[in-house]
Amino acid sequence: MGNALYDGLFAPHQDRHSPFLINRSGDIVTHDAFLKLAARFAHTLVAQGVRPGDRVALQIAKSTEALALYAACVQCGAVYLPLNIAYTPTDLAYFVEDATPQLILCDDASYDDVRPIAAVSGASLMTLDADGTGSFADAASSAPETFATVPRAGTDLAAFLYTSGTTGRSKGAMLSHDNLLSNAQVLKDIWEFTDRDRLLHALPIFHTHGLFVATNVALLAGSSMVFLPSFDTDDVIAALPQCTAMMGVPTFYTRLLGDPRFNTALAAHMRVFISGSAPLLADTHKEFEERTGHRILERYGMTETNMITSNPLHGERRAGTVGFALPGIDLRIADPESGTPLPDGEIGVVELKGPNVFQGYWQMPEKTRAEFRDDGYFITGDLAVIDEAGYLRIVGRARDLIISGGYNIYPKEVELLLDEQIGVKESAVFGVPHPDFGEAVVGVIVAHSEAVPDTAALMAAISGKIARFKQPKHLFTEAELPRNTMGKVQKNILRERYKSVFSKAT
Ligand code: MCA
Ligand code: AMP
Repeated sequence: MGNALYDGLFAPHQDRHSPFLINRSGDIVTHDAFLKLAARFAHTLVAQGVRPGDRVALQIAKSTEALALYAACVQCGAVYLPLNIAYTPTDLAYFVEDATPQLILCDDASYDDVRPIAAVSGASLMTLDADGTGSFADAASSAPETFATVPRAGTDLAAFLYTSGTTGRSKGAMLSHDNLLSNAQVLKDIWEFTDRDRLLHALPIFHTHGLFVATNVALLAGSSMVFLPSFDTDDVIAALPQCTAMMGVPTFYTRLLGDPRFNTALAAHMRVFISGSAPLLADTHKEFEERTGHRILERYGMTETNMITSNPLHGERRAGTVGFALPGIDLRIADPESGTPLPDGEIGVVELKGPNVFQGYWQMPEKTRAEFRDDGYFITGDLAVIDEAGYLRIVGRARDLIISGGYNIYPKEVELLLDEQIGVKESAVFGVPHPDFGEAVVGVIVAHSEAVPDTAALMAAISGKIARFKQPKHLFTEAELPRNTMGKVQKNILRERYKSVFSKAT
């Protein structure tokens, strides 16, 4: 038994001394330097008591080191558990309690907040900062530059990514070595990534898009990446001329279109622009083509499945669609209630089977079972239709989910928090159109009595308890929530009522 994921992603590069990462400062990290750093990190993990199958949780800024830690975990058989840096200590406490990591890595500034969380769970705690310093880096500095790769089976776990749940409780999606490798191989092939590509990487690396879709594909192909800490229009415009490909959420593309410097010349030598994580408006697709001559390639996926469909690299990329099922994936549109497959042209829920489908939610066998049909199909919760030419068009979500700037927010989590606040009788949280984020979170509260709580005070009370991007950008007060005859809150009415809240926003 070898370690196919490590070998596939990290081992076989023709020229180890070619660039792998080009950082914002212009510093180049070669494949060789990266692998040596990863090997030192793998030794350090083992020295910290990390054994194959143990979780390593990290909440640190995007950096060469954060990525090397991913390679190190794959190499020593640990499970990589990256967490959004926007998560609060309360969120972190939940993830740590649930995942019971052997080691937690945080940056120096959050050490004091994380220390009690680590202490409760008995996890070791070390620091690793974006500039490559910290107690973990210190410990790794004298470690050997080669590490004997730990053998792993394809079904062994490589990563946990937490996804928000309809009930408000996040679930750890368990991804195996095979899940990651099979999907990266398919994407590399259909998008034709090679060692001549340079990918513009401005996504966070704590989610599927930036970590697996972008990084795994680049690694597998031996491509290099311009590795930016976050999306900044100036940085992206400066980096574009040296890149051949870019991946982003729709907000990246609308922001680029909002900048007059972004034109045909700047995109001339680009091979492909790929979009996903949230719906790309057909208007954005059209405007992008008019401005640059490129048709954005839109694809669709989920944390639990990696990528599911893609528009073709060659052939028509249809605006408003997410293309065809990837090779090796068996996709069907089914009746949301019964799971009975529906004919093309009818709207139903997207269900699939394939080597990309995850191993289940960590320690939640019932929740896992509920997401699968008896015949083994995974139920995505996305509503879609297959058009006459076979393209999948996502038309909505069976789940009560908001996608804001590519981040998912389940209203229930925010509503539970609002309902706990003094003076709040009940609340409803929903998404409305936003010019930058696509959708943005808005909340409505109903007060307990005549004494209506001050919405600004309420916002202040919940800040710090929930990640900033999940907090309502506007909070309104209503006398009551609209309900149907079954007593269910009619969010469609609220969405309609508040749909123009951001129409004048910039
Ligand atoms: C930041 N803010 C947001 C968001 N991001 N609010 C709502 N939605 C957001 N996505 C808020 C901050 O809290 C802050 O609020 C203010 O905006 C500015 O924060 P800043 O960090 O400066 O924002 P930014 O740098 O402009 O970031 C916006 C962004 C970023 C570039 C769109 O959110 C981003 O990189 N999103 C990508 C997410 C992603 O990778 N998703 C893939 C998930 P205040 O000023 O009030 O404090 S994987 C997935 O979905 C599946 C599997 C798939 O198919 O890929
Ligand atoms: P996550 O839970 O973060 O993995 O997000 C997965 C969800 O993002 C999917 O279930 C879809 O609802 C949505 N999504 C991803 N890509 C697209 C896309 N290209 N168009 C529309 N929705 C998308």
